[in-house]
Amino acid sequence: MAIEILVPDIGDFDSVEVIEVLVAVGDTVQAEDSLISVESDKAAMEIPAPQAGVITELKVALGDQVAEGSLIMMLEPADTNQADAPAAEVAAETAAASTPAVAPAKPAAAAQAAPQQAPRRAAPMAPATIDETSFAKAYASPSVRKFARELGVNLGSVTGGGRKGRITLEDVKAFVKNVMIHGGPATSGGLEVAPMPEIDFGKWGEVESKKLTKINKLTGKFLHRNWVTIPHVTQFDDSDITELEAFRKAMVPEYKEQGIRITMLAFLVKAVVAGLKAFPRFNTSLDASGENLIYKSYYNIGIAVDTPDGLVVPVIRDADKKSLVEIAAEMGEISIKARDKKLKPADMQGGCLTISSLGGIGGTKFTPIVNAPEVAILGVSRAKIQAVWNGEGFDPKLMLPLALSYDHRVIDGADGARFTTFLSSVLAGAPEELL
Ligand code: CAO
Repeated sequence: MAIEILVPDIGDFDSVEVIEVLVAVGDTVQAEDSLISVESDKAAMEIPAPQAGVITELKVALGDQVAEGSLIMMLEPADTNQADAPAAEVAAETAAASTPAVAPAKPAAAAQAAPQQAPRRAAPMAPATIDETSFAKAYASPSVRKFARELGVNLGSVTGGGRKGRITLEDVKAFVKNVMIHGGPATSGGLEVAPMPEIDFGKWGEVESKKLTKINKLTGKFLHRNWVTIPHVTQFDDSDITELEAFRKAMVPEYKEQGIRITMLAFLVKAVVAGLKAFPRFNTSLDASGENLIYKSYYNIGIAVDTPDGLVVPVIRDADKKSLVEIAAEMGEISIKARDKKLKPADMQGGCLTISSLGGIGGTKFTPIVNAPEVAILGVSRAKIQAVWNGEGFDPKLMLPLALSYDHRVIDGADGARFTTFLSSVLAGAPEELL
C-alpha cells in the first residue's frame, strides 16, 4: 500500500518553493534518493526518499510552496528482495553517463566497436579539472552538483537555463553533449584558460568590494558564452543621415506633445527590418545541432537598454507591422519598464536581431557581441558632421557610424558588407519611406 511522503523538518522556514521535481510517477527510487528540490531566499535543499519504492502519485508541482508536513508524493514501498535490481541499474547508468567526461585511459568498448561514430575530439580528451571556487559559487541544487561532479563538469562554466539562472540537470547534460560534439572548455581541443588568480588588490591602496547584480551575473555568463563560442566578425560603415536627422527633428515637436520621443533608434529599427527582409539569412538561428538554419518569417528587434542594474534587451515584436511612431512610443515604454525592473522574461525573448545604440553617450566605434541565438547585432555610435567628398569639393554631412557583428558560421563577409551597405543606403534614402 502506498505511503505518504511528507516534507521533513527543514529548519526555520515557514514555507519554501519547489524549484525542481526530480522524479516522475512510475519511477523507482532508493532510500535517500532526492525527490524534490526546494529553495528559500537563503538556501536550496533536497527532500530525500525515506525508503525505497515506486512513486505512484505526485502531490506537488514546480512553483508550489511547501512547509514541514506538506504532502509531496505517494510511494509504494519496495519489496526488499527486489531493491537491489534498480540500484544496479542506477549504478550502471551513472557509470555510462560518466564515461565520456572522465575519459578513461582506454577507450570504452562501445567506442572501440564503432569508431566511426566517435566524435572527432573525443579521443584526446583529458580528465576535466574542476575549478572549486567557481563550482562552489554556481547556482545549482545538491543533486545537480553531485551529477556535475560525477561527470567532471565544471559548474562554473555552465550557463543556467532554470529560473533566475539556476543550473538544471538538463543544462549539465547539454553542456556535456556540446563538449562531446564540438569540443568545449572541458576538452584539450577546446579553450583551456588558466583560472584567474586570487588577488589582494588592497595591498596597492584602498578598495571596496561590491556584489555584481543578478543582471550583471546573468548577462556576463551569456556574453562570455557567445564571445567564446561564436566566431565574430565586425563590419563597419558610416551612413549619411543628414537628411534623415533633419526629417526626424521636424517630427519631434508634434509628437513631443503626445509624450512620444521620435528617436534615431526608431528609424534604425525600420531600416533593420528592411535589411532582414532583403537578406533573410540575417533573420535566422542555428538549431541546437548546429547543422540547420531556422529561417524566421517574423521581425522582432531587440534593443539593448542600459539600466542601473546592468544591460537588458527587451524585444519590439512584429516591428514590420508597426509604424515608426508606434515603434518610437513602444521604445519609450520598454526603456521605462527596463529601468523600473518591470520587464518579464517573455519581453526579452524571441528577438531576430539586436540594436545596441551608444550614440546618445558618445564614442566613435565599438564591436558588439552577437546576442545568440541571433546571428547578428548592430552597434550604433555617435553621429558627427564630417567632410564628405562629392567629386568636386567637400560637403558637411552628418555621418552615423554602424558596426555590424555577425556569426561567421552563418554569414559570409561579403554578405556582412552587403547588409551594412544596404542599411546605409536605406538610412541615406528617402526618410518618409521609413515611416
Ligand atoms: N548620434 C548622435 N546623437 C544621438 C545618437 C547618435 N547615434 N543616438 C542618440 N542620440 C542623441 C539623441 O538624439 C538624444 O538627444 P536629445 O536629447 O537632444 O534628443 C540623446 O542622444 C540621448 O539619446 P538616448 O540614448 O536617451 O535615446 P536613444 O533613443 O538613442 O536610446 C536607449 C535609447 C534605451 C537605447 C539608450 O538610452 C540606451 O540605454 N543605450 C545604451 C545601450 C547599451 O548599453 N548598449 C551597450 C550594449 S553592450 O554591447
